[in-house]
Amino acid sequence: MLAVGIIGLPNAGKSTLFNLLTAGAADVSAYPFTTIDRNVGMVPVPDPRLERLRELLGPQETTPCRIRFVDIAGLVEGAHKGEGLGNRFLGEIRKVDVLAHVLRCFAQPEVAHVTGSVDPVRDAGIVETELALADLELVEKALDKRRKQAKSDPAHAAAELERLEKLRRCLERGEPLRSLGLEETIVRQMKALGLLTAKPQLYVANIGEEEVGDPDKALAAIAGLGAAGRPPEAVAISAKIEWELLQLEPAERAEFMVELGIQASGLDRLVEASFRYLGLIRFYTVVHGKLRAWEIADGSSARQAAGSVHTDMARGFVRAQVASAEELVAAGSMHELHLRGRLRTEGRDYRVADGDVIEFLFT
Ligand SMILES: Nc1nc2c(ncn2[C@@H]2O[C@H](COP(=O)(O)OP(=O)(O)O)[C@@H](O)[C@H]2O)c(=O)[nH]1
Ligand SMILES: [Mg+2]
Repeated sequence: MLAVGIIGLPNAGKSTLFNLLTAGAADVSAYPFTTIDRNVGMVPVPDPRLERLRELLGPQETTPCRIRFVDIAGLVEGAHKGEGLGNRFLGEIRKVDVLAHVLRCFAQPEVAHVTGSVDPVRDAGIVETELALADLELVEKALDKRRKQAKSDPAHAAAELERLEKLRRCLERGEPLRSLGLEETIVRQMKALGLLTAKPQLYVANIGEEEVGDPDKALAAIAGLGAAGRPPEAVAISAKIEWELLQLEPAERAEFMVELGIQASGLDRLVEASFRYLGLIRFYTVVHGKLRAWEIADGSSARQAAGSVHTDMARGFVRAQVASAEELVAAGSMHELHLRGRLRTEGRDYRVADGDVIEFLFT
């Protein structure tokens, strides 16, 4: 299950967003959902394709993918030194897969601004500097330890020392470690150390009431936060407005959304952006009358997909019967797909496509 950590300066709107994401799901979803505590919520991934399959197949049970949101409070300047809730804050971030970094883009002077004025690019810099300083400290500690070990085992330590130096140079240039790309040994090292700036991050521009219908303006204002001349991964959401919309009846809500020019809910857009950014796709299984959605890395093989359902299924993998959700909906049933010869037989190396419905055969 994907875990998303919501970070940002105080009063950026993290808790408002968190409430929107979690309560929104409780409200609009047919599935049981849990708020684990005040700051952690598990939400079914919005999935229109799954809904269509559910209507069509009428399964006894339907299980969507889930996503975990964590409202990580307590970042202040000096957090890397343990100030404020510093250490707890950093510990929470280490556990998530992706950071949703909330930037205050709304003015509203009645809400105190920790840095005095609306300047999302500066605010982003403050948060990212704290994360980078925390990483630098970790990398330096690891370097010290390695150097000591190098005295007794120099040959073995050299390569790792070089990798750690590479991480340190990146941080000292003021660049997040995610900018180093995906060289495998480095990624493994960064994961092992729990480095924060190595985590994928997307921005949530929390826009004010006036800009709701024109999110592009806020996104243009933070375009400079991207790397290599490209805009950053970002979505613009008016957390407060959407929260207020949630208090309305669904029909009325839909009407207001159209009126305000909000095309999809914040939850839909944030989940969609996270899946796209992380390269995740979804496939579906129907087993013993139970319909279930699964998330998997794009590029995964049929055998890997089977393994994400059950390790035994990967071990004893024989073949997969595959159709797209669209084909299944068009045919009306798995049986009809069989009859029409539209159920493809695929081997272990078949590359799973987003939206595949898969029957695994295994021994
Ligand atoms: N006007 C306006 N106020 C907002 C918006 N988002 C959050 N707020 C308000 O800003 C204050 C701080 O929000 P909160 O979510 O608690 O911020 P956090 O400290 O980052 O968790 C609250 O009073 C919110 O109602 C917004 O988009 N517009
Ligand atoms: Mg809060």
